[in-house]
Formats: sequence, C-alpha cells, structure tokens
Amino acid sequence: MFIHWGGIYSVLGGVWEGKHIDKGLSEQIQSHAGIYSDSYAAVARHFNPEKWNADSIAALAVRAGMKAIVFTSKHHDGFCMWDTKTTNFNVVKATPFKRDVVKELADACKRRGLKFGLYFSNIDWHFPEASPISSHNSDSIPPLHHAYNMAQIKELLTNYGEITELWFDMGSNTLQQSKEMRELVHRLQPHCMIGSRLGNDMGDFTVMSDNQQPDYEIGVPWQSPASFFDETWGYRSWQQHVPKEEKFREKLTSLIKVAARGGKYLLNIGPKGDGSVVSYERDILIQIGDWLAINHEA
Ligand code: FUL
Repeated sequence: MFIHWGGIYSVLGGVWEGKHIDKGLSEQIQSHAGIYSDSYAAVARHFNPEKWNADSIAALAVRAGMKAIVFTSKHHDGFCMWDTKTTNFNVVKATPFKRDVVKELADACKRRGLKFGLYFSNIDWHFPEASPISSHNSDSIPPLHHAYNMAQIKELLTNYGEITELWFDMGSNTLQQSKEMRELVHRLQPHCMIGSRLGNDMGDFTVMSDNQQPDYEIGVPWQSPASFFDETWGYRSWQQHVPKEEKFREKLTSLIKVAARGGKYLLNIGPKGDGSVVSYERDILIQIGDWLAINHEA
C-alpha cells in the first residue's frame, strides 16, 4: 500500500479558493494553483484529522492482502509528516494535531506484521535554499538542500525502527549526492532497499514510471507505483469514479501482470484531510483482498 497523505494538500483536496484545480496532480496543488508559500503553509492550521487511525489503515492493508506500507514522509511541498528537528514546517509543530504520523504508522505496521517504507521527495518547495518550484520537478538539489535532505533521512532511519525501503522521488541529484545518500542509508540501515529515483543508478530496485508495467521480465527487483486515478495520488474531493467493478478489474489485472513478471505492485490510497480512507478506494482494496484470499497461495 502506497499512501499519499499530507497535512496541507489532503486538507485542500484539489480545491483552492473555491475552485476545482484540474491542472496537475492534487498533491502538487501548490504548484498548479500558484499558491503563495505563506498562504499554503497557513492551511496546516486546519489539519486536525479526527478520523485518522494508523491501526485501521494497517488493518486495511492486511485485509487487502498487502505486505507493506510506503508512506509519504515528505512530498514536494516540503511538509514533514514526522517530528523533525530540521524544520518547524511539520505535522507536530505546525498543526493542531501535533502527532507524529510516521511514528504512528511505523508502530501500527509493526503490530500488524507489515513492512514499513517511506516515500521521500528529493525536491522541496518550502526549503528556502532549494530550487524554486518548477513544472517539471526535476531541478538540481543545491548543497544546503542536500545537507537538509541528508539530515532528514538520518532522523527517519534512526527514530522509527526498521524502514524496509526508501522511495526517493523527483529532482536531479548529482552522482556525488546520490552516492552520499546511498552510503548514509546503508550505514544506518544496511537492509533498507533504495528506490531508483534516487538517481544515478544508486538504487537497489527499479521504480517504473507512474502507473507503468513492463511487458517483459526485467532481471532486477522492481516496483510499479499505481494510483486509483490517473489524475491524482493525493485526495481530490471532486474526483469522478467509474463503477467499482470496472476499477476493481483494472487494478486486479495490473496486479496480476506485475506479479507475473516478478514485480511489486504499490497501489496508492489518498486519505482525506480528516484522516478517513475514501470509501471507493477501501471497497476496492477489500475486493482485491477477497480475490487474493481465494486465488492466491502465499
Ligand atoms: C511522482 C510525483 O511527482 C507524484 O506527485 C506522485 O508522488 C508519484 C508517485 O510520483 O513522480
């Protein structure tokens, strides 16, 4: 299970100043709606997800036949979903919620026997010394920003028990930066698998393009990240839904295709700003779990 959940974009749910922002992915609404940094940051004051329950999310993952959760510790907007000392722009200091979401999920996964990995955006639209927001999300990582990312990864790999994978995303690390990050990760947690979007062939497994599955076997460990909707990974309150049966068949077909070629299928949910799981997504996950219980021998 992939989870895109952030203290700001999930609250906005694809809406800014009363308008549906249909350009781009909703977890990137800050960029697509052209929201000023301070207006965007102010939304965190509304993040108080009374329906958030890490344990029931972990239970849903188990029910769906999943083996691991990969959670967005920090997406491109730079908002940190853990109790970090590197910035106040985080879920504990900047929201009324004041709870460490990474910790809650790490503990819930442990209790339920799930592996726990973290998504981490190389680019950061909040850090002052980072490259400014751009439409292609593949900018370089200036030295101070790299040091900031390294400090954050150090916290994430030190304070939350075993992290089985780090799912880096976007930006263009230099070869030296990718190497340094790789060394840091493996020094702190030798078994942690690094995704290929760290760049420069420094990953331990290959990540396909979003929603892509290869038509052939590839001889290395690989994953296919999948969203329920082409339009977004983060919650979009006005998302249109095709009938559940149709979506179930689409996702199941992709899962089978990926599994048959030795890959891992990382199917995403985008919980709402109040912490609840979108019922459409939950129902389909349960349907997949039921199908697996009958048809799949572990
Ligand atoms: C992409 C990101 O830019 C999207 O927002 C999303 O997180 C997807 C899984 O990866 O590259």
